[in-house]
Amino acid sequence: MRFDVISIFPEFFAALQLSLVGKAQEKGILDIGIHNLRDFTSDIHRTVDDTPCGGGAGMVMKADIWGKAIDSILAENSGLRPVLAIPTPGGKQLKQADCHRLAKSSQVIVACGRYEGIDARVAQYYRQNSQVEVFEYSLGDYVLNGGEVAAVALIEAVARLVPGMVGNPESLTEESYSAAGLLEYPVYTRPLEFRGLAVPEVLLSGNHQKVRQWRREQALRKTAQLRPDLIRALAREQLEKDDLRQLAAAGWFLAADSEKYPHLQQIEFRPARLEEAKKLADFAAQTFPDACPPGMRPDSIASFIAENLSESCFRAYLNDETRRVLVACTDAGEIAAYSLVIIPRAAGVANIEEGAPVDFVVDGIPREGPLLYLSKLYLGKPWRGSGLCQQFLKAVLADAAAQCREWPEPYIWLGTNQTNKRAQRAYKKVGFLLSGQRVFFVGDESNKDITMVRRLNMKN
Ligand code: 6GU
Repeated sequence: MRFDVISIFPEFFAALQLSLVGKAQEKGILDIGIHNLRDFTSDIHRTVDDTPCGGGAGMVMKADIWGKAIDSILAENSGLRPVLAIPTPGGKQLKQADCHRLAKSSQVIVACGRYEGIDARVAQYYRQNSQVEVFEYSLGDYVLNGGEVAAVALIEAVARLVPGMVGNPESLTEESYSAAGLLEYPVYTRPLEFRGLAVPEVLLSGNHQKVRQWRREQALRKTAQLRPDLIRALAREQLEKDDLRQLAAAGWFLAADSEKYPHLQQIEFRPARLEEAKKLADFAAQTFPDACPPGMRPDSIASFIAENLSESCFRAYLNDETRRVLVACTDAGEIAAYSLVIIPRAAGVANIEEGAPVDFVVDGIPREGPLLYLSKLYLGKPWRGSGLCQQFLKAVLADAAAQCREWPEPYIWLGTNQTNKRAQRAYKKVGFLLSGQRVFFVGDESNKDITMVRRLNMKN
């Protein structure tokens, strides 16, 4: 493979004699030619730039000089279609995939301009002339004074992908932005203690399975923190059960409906807004029937929805200081789940619903504190089994606890249909205990609910 670099600072590229890229040239795997743009001028001042047409600050590099320089390199080209790479902050951001593609070509010509740029007709001309592929690229969203640093970056990133360059090809597949699509996990070596900092114990355990798991977790955590764009791009097939558990804790969920949601979705938990009353009512009308036991009459369900889950009901809930409505919301503003908690006005018995368990004992202590009511918690169908329910429940409980900080020992209770084992399991998992029964009316049909209670201030 061959690189030809054209620059007004040829000395800059002495660095390419070092390290792997330098060695590869010695071994003959890689050829790098450095060309001084000024060698293609014909005036005594060796002028390469001129003032911009249309006015403005700075200088623009002359198309005629660049044309001569590039043509002279192309004239020596042996056959295969070369790439003309032009570093510019206005280009497409260079990705590892671009580097893999460029590593397959036999020649890359890098044209280093200064930052005001090269006359646009240079790229235009070579793009129209199909013997070359023009690739304008940027390193990122910041401005360098010229393309030289970006040229070295490209050469190093591409050269190491050329067969025979990197000693251990396995290290190519494990690294960032490659197959896994995650940032790299942290690495350590001796000494085992550095200024009071120890190497994570699992790495010394000799348990390769555990080490692999830990590294995967670290990579996922770091990526979720720093690069949500990479998380969003992960393919379903890449994700293991453990990955999904961890991503759920970081707020990312995989819906069951892979057609509508091919990728992980970031879901935010927050109080619902007054203007969302209609959306909430639609969502509630959709999800309520699923929570009803089989055999319940449609008209009973319809009358419950009309009386409790209409838009005006939700508007009233949202205007009521004793009620907290939370939503789990996708990036696109879609509701994935909602909850309604009723908070007593004061640390007493006010607002205790019918059927509430009043006398119960938790952890050997009879209840004395105020009693909050988790009146509703519904999940959209695509999100069942995604881990969203557990995370949302935790968020709802934390929010409820935050509403009554000044009360010494608040409790929360709920009722759910006795046949709904799935819901009961979910509540148990976050610390709810069975406390009793109540009768719950849907329309004129009475249902047996079980009730559950939980100390609000317990750690999950
Ligand atoms: Cl490729 N060139 C210049 N001049 N500035 C940059 C860049 C390239 N990438 C980021 N900043």
